[in-house]
Amino acid sequence: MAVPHLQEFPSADTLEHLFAAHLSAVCRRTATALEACGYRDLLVHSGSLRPLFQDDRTHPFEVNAPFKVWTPLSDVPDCFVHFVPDRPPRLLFHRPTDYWYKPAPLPQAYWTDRFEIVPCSDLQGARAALPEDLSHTAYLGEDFGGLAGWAGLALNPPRLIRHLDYHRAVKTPYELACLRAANRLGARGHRAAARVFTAGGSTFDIELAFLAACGQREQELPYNPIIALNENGAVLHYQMLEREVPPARRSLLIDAGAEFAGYASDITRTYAHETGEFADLIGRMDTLQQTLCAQVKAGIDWREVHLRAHRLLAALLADADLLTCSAEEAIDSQVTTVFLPHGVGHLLGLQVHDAGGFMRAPEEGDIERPESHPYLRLTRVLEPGFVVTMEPGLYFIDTLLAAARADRRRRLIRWSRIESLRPYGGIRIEDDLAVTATGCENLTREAFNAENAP
Ligand SMILES: [Mn+2]
Repeated sequence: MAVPHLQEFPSADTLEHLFAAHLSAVCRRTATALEACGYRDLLVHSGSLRPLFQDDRTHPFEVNAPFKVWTPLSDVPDCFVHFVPDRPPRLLFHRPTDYWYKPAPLPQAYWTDRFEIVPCSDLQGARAALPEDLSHTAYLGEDFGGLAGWAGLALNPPRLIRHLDYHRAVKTPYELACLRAANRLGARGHRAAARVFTAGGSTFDIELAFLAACGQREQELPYNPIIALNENGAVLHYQMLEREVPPARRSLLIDAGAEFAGYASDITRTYAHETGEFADLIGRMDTLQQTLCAQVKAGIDWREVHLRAHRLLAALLADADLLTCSAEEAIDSQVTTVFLPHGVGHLLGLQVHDAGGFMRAPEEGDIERPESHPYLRLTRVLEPGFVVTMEPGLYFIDTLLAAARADRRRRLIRWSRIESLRPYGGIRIEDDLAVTATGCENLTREAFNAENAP
């Protein structure tokens, strides 16, 4: 059971209290969704262990997100949550008879009293613990071998999934506490990573320092850290880990988060090794990011936040002498998308890119992205309880610069400035924000401040 550093974060008593209310909310919204879609009960699978091709080993286990909304149990495959409205949920807990691996012990934690826990030695045992008639049961999960024999189940009904995902965007107080704790762990990792960068470590050394400070192994993190030195910062999802240190140390872009009880933080920081034009640009981007954060509150259309980020970036580029045109012309000619080719943020929670970002309503289709912004992952109007990332960027990406150089944007960009900044890669500054009626709580800045405190 991976709930790291529990003693330093919300106490077990606090979590027990918060979890009880969280589970009640999940039961309520699930009951409503089941009724709306014509099902009697819900069965959710934790996930399967997947074998490697022609091998007796398996891929690392990744729990299904719809299972994690019920329980923080994240490391036991072939468990099920079975929920019948107006009854306490049951956890069918997979406990095989095995002498090769240690079967997971029956969980005993702040959440377990809320479940009827039924140990099952295998999938047949789990099936026997369920009602005979599954013809009004919705099932969420993958098609593990043998599921075909569980006659009657409705497999991953899209309408039901839309109902559940739509409401998952609003976090309960328990989920907010977990996301705060995930940010504390992530901030701790970031501080350690920055120290190793300053001391001259490789990206491999930086990742090890991040993991050690978070107290998590790589497969426990919500996503693989992006750790890029110098020009590699221009690769948005840079995935290499070099053991060698490059001859020149100019910049570090690190996008890395930790997990707490199944909830993710998603944090990016960019550092310059020395003062100068790149350090100056980082300072400007930090101001821009904070300006955007200050405008986040319930009722704001996230598409407008994204477009506003582009307007602020155009002004920044003009002010920093990266353009030969005005900020207005840069917007009109789509020059800013050369430097910022991703969405300004997304929903965050059980998944790092959380589900439900586009829905107008469960039964009403999706909200379109703004024209020419194909990578935005959130188009909804913000509500209290949403948790979103705010992650404007400014990158010097060869392929996008080459495309701009080959079209009408060639005359709008000051190429001599681009050449001098290209070796630094790029900048991204990303915080996690909990939306309230009047503003937002910056979970990440508060976590960095808390980690700074003596
Ligand atoms: Mn992100």
